Amino acid sequence: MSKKVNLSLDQVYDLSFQVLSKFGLSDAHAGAIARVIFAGERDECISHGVYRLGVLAHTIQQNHVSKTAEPLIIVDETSIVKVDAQYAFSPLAFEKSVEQLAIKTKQMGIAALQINHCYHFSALWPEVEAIAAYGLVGLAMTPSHAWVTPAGGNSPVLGTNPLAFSWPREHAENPYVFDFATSAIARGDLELHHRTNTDLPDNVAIDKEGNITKDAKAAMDGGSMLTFGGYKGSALSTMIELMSGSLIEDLTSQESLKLDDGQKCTPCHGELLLAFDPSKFGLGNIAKSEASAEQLFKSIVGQGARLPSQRRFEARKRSHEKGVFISEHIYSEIQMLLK
Ligand code: NDP
Ligand code: PYC
Repeated sequence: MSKKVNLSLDQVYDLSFQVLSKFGLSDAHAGAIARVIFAGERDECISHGVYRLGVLAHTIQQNHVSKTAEPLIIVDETSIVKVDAQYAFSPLAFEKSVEQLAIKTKQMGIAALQINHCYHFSALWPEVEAIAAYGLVGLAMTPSHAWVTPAGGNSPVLGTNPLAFSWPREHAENPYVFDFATSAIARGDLELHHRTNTDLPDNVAIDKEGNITKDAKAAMDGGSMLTFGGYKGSALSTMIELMSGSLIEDLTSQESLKLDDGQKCTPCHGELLLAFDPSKFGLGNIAKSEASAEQLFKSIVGQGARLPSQRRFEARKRSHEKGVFISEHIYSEIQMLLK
């Protein structure tokens, strides 16, 4: 068991902000990203917490990402809010436009937020949770880099392509939220296995000969990752390429990896978010819709199964009380970034 460093949540935010500022990001970008990293670490989503700072610093150093660009938001008569992130990181683009998405959704019943030209590294649950906070149902998806071989194929084409969903629950402490990579393991987790030299779970990656491997290095050096759920995950992942790549005229995971040209930066592409207003769907009886959803959740937890995000919400409470525990190794790497 590696040693851990205990930090308060304020320290996590401050540390993240300091690193990002030191690497030249504007206060607006450093703040938006630090909030996302803070949320990841707080909810014990280690692959998308402070570990990301090293990858972000590396990406900034390659001089492609804009450190200061303000997102350009277009709101017109359609139900699609369009944001051009101008090749900066995505969190500020989302923060600045989510309210417009909520307004449009409440006007039209259903609306979309299309973010183009962003460097994307973050987990999607903070975004769908933000949509649920407006009392709306949310769905979010984004491509990544082509690290994942489609089911039945032999070379990587798809990204790790996360899909996140939220359902607001007026009478519960938290919304119903799930957020997962459509690859059998997230790239961040694969990288963490590589760093700690620990075995991968079964059936998540193949080596360069196409054999299933538990060796993260073999998966990264000429091998690739697999989709979850075989051909079903492969189809979902392809849908995400189409919806948040082709449809919004932004890069697919293949194109993002090509643009990267071996520099190992955070992927650069777009993101699509959809929001639905429950009060505008159905037949006019929102209480019936809410009761039906609550009955469903009760039937799931009533038999001992857990809802997705339950672990995260419990971690959140714990972190507010006790702070977070970061591996000494990752902590010292962050300290090096500040030198
Ligand atoms: P996990 O497999 O850790 O979790 C997926 C979801 O399933 C979570 O909502 C989780 O809730 C839930 N879950 C886990 N175990 C159970 C269980 N036993 N019963 C019910 N629900 C369960 O996520 P991934 O590793 O696939 O993804 C991690 C993160 O990586 C995501 O947040 C994703 O957005 C991010 N990512 C980002 C990418 C990008 O390009 N920006 C690319 C790929 C991934 P809980 O958290 O409570 O366990
Ligand atoms: O964990 O797969 C991942 C990932 C890709 C981009 C950001 N996170």
